[in-house]
Amino acid sequence: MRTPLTGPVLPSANSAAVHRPASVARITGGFWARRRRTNAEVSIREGPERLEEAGNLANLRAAADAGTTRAFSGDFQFQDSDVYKWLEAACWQLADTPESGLADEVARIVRLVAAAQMEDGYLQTYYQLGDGEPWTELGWGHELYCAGHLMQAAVAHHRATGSRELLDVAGRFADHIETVFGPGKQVDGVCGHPEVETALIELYRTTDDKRYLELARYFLERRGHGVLASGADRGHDRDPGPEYWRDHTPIREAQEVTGHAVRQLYLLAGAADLATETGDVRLRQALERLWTDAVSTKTYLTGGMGSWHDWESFGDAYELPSDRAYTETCAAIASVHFSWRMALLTGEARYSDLIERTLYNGFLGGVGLDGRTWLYVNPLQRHAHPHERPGDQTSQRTPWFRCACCPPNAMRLLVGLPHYFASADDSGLHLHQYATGEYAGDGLAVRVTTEYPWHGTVTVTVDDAPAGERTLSLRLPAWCAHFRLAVNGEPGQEQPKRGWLRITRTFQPGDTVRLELALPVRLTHPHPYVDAVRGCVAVERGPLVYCLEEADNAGGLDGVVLDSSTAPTVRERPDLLGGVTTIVASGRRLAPDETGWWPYLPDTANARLADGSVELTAVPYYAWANRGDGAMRVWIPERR
Ligand code: FUB
Ligand code: ZN
Repeated sequence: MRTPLTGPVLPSANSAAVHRPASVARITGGFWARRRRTNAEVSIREGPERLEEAGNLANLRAAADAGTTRAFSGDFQFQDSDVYKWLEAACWQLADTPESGLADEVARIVRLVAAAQMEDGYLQTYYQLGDGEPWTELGWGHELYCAGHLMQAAVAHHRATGSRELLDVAGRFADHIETVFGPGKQVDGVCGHPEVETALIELYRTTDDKRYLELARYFLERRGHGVLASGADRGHDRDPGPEYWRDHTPIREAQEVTGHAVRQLYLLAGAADLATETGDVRLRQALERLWTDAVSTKTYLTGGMGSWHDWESFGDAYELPSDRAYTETCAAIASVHFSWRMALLTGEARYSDLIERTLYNGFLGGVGLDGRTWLYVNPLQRHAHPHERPGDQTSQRTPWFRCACCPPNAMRLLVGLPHYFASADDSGLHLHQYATGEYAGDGLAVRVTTEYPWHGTVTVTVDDAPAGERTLSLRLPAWCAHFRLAVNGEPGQEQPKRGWLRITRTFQPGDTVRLELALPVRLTHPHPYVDAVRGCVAVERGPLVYCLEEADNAGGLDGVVLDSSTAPTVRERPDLLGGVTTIVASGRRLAPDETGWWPYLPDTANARLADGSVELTAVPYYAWANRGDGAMRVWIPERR
């Protein structure tokens, strides 16, 4: 087996994973290459300035200085994790483009982190500089959460550069944690925010030290027994209850996703890693059940998860309001983490269907086209004059946040993206997502060229193939109703099986496989239980969800209805929003002839409505909010 050079999730050789990551996965052109270039040249490059301004680096410098009198900067216990997420992103960037000029900056910040570590391995500047006691505020303290992000950065640093410098720091911290946590030890409990579980398992995969796998198992098994039930740490007088922490039922018994969305999804990702390494079938079945619960009843059309601003939580089944959608960018990222681990574990295409939807919509909407502005919450509707409640996260693009978890998280996902695009098994290579680039696995090396998502043609050219039969598996997206396949110009007869088109033959260099996915405009209706958008339609094309923005629809979005009896048309607009395909639909704008005494109308209301036709222009949702503030909506009231 060829082992991949880099990537955040590398199951052990003897794990239960049906798939392993591809040995080569590089995006070299097209849609994602452009976004990843901005990520490299703007977001990651400017990251250290943001971390300096926000005080994160100052915290590490102060912790490294034995004589410091400096107080902790920032409002949150987990400020260090922003640095670690940036470091992870920068390390993957170094692996991708060693000439990116980031090496010195990475080396400087790695030294800073190492210098801030205490003798015994502990490292969290909030407690080192403040007056709190380590390991006494498990609910909100985020010490293991930060440790987890440190471990992931260290794994990235090691895989990208071969250096052990940060890996040793992370290992010392993990060893310290192992002395503190466990039955009969100083602390028998878990962190309020899962994260350390995936990280410890990746540390195990990198170092081969089984203690880290066992520690992850302990945290996953210990959770769900109400150990965090009180939740009343310093500064938090409201108790979110055990569901918030995902601490009310052991994971194998859980029937539904609940609580804080990022916490829930990171936990599931960690459990998927554990099931992968241990082959625990009951755990895998629980994960499949919880994934299905999340996707079938608690996921927005954009792939976003988490309906409540209150406690940043999942809502009830089908409770998916557009304007109050929380759908934190980090939750979209966490969903990709979870689904990818399930894709590797089971080999099933449905996980990559969700990843595609989430990447192109719920996730990418969080990243400004300029690489400098971000969304924390990603609603599916913004009113012309939104009233944001005190304490609400705004849905306007912002350069950085007081709680800046999302931007560096988005940076690390974007740079690591090729990792999620291909995998291998003993039959051959699987392409999960379509982007121009190079991919290899199980001896089969291919080049992909495509203008996806704007055009549906994907051409795969074989560069190298071993002797004997191999299978090239192409995911047929769940949204795709019509496709054509050709192998070396001859029509292929293969039909999809559980989402995979499998082409088996003795491949020769130069062979081509051409997949044409039909990309008609689709009008999508909500399940009737999704009360908030009943009677509405959404416009989709390929993997993209579209939205109306005030900027393209003079007169605003009030009273607008979409006429679904007329087929929408597609317009290429290279001049707009970095180059997009827009969708133009017929619609009408309804407005009362006269202002009534209250905002309700009798049955005959339509007779009293001025009803003018309008042309509605929809743009990809991912590009919204890049032209100043204004109204936006994904779901549009329908007139048939
Ligand atoms: O608690 C750390 C991060 O801050 C969470 O993942 C986000 O939801 C935000 O609350
Ligand atoms: Zn976030």
